[in-house]
Amino acid sequence: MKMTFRWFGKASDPIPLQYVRQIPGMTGIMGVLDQYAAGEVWPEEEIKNLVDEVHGAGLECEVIESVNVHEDIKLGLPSRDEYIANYCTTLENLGKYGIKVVIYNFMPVFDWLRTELYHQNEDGSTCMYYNHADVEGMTPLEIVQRTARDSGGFTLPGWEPERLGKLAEVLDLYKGMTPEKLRANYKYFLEGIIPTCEKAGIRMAVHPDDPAWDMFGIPRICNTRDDLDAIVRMVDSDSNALCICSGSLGSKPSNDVPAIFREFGERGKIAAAHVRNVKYLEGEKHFQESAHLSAAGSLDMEAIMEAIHDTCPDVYVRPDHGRMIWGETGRPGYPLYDRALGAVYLNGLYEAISKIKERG
Ligand SMILES: [Mn+2]
Repeated sequence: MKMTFRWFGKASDPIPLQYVRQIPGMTGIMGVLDQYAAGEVWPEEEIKNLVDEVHGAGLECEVIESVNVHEDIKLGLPSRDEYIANYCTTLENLGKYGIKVVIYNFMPVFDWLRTELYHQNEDGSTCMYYNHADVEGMTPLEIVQRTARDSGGFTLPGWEPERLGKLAEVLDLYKGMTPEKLRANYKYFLEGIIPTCEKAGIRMAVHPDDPAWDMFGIPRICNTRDDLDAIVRMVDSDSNALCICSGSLGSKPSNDVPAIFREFGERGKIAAAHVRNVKYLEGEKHFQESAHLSAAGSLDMEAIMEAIHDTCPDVYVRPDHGRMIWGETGRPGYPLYDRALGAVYLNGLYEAISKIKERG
């Protein structure tokens, strides 16, 4: 297992790389160039600068997140071919600088979604929180505006203003979209990019829908075990793989997260993993992000780490999100302290599992 940390780049991440390196057991980052909108080519020079900078701090840079898929590809519009060609150029450029895994998602219009970014806990910490009852009382535009307002000036991944500026227009294009059509468009995209990935030595790792259900009547097709199975079957290639996110899949209590890790690990389909805990609250579709510790939330973190240990021990893992603790301020979900605690806890579980199994 390679423990990594999401880092947004010097210009937009308040956490210095040196601090990331000081976290025990940290081997590298999962990086991003967030200055490019979906559909734009990531230039070689900028990729090189990022990789050099990360290497300069003594960390690895083998995983990139959020090479966002243009909405026209998800919609299956004629312009998709041009955007797929651009996506392939970005993949070729990433491959030249040692990138091995690209994490992306195929969520229509909205990326991850929460109804509160700084939900107050009784211990004084804050966390990201979701209550579907609140979403039902809001229009898509209201939730976008509230998320932008509450994010403290940070651009949140997937919520880039240029992407959401044409919200009404994009929502209109999705009228009549079905899961079957969306799957067909997804398959077309994979068929367009996987040959390039194979040549470039890159594994695509799709991140599940977060939360794990349809939003505003638009279908989502990556939030159950069967969805993941359908995706890996669309194109049979080692480069067509998964990023299993325990918190995203875990937002739906019927998903058996440790079993999903074990099955797709055994099938060789997990290229990356986000490992964090969620806590189910009263009623349906109501949860908060919790500390990583099993006892703090609803997921069995030991069972998840054991599945990783047993089935995909070489996978890139990150602690995903964290709470705001100890007075820290910064990008919602991406603090230093609580993610560092999460990384160390997950490494501790992994060490214990390894040693107990070695002893037999
Ligand atoms: Mn995640």
